[in-house]
Amino acid sequence: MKVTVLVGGVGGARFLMGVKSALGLPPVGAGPEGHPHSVDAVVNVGDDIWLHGLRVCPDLDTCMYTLGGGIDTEKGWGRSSETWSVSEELAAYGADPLWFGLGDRDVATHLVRTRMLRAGYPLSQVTEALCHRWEPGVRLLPATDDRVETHVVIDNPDAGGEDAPPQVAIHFQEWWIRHKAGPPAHRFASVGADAANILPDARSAIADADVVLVAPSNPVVSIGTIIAVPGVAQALVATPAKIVGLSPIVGGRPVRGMADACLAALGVETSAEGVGRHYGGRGQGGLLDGYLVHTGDTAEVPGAEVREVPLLMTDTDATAEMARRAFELAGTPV
Ligand code: GDP
Ligand code: FO1
Ligand code: CA
Repeated sequence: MKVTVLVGGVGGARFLMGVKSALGLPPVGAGPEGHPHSVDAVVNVGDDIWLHGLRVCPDLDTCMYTLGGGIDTEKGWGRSSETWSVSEELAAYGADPLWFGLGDRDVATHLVRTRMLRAGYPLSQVTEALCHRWEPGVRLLPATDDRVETHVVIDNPDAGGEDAPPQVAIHFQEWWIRHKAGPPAHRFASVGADAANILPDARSAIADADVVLVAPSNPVVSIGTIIAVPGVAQALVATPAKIVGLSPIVGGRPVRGMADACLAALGVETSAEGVGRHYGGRGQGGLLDGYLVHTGDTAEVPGAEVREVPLLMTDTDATAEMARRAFELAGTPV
């Protein structure tokens, strides 16, 4: 069976471990040659950022490190056994930005990536090359090779001056990490999306899949940004595969992170139903054929079949069970 999953960072990466496990693949590392099942992940690139002359791709790296056994399991992002000499030295120079932590081991990934990008390789090929080391056992496909970055429109903290605009747009990472998603977001802009194109391999991964899953990732800045890449929505509409989503909202709250601050900007209620209706049922022109919500949560999503199942990724077995329930709902049980 060919499984394609739309993913962001931590939530997406952990879900992919469960998908692999449900398919009889090792959650971490490559599977055996000739295994009957395969997994392709279409990964958000909206969080990507140039810092200190380096290209940093947090969601791709989170998936790569998690599935390759190199992740800091506590933080959920960055490398295990990390040290911070580079960041400390940059801070000693007062080299902006000081709010983004670049670990020493992680920097090596960005150096290799940046060197390859500068040599003319597209991000997808760079990712494939990095994955030769990590062997995530999943094809990690950036949604696009083009530069698409999420920016957040907030009130101008320096408003009041004569020519100061009332609002400014800052990079998503600055809003998320530096400001902890505090300043209310008026809207999110996918800068570069207008001129971007879906990665051809991502288009065929969606078109040729037996089932498409929407991970319990951030619905706005992970899944929303993937779908904002021209060609992705069209591929999802056209695929003969069933599309099943999983709620990242449990009991009216994100399980981790600040997705509520993102949903508020869109006027979407922070609830399983709010996210489900935001995606919409495929029977009514939306995304989903099926939608899983956590036990005890309820959701009515016109045009999609909703089931209640445990949705906490406490360990790989629990996460694999989530994936199995998604496969069942899609009519493609394993
Ligand atoms: P990010 O890019 O690192 O923010 O990660 P994602 O976008 O892939 O996923 C973030 C979302 O994962 C958050 O909104 C969380 O609510 C959700 N999430 C994290 N852990 C769990 C879990 O155990 N169960 C569910 N249902 N959602 C989770
Ligand atoms: N998240 C933080 O909260 N603080 C950091 O300093 C930070 C650095 C960082 C470096 C590399 C990387 O791949 C991820 C990193 N993250 C950091 C996580 C990441 O920025 C966000 O959690 C996601 O992009 C939000 O979806
Ligand atoms: Ca992310």
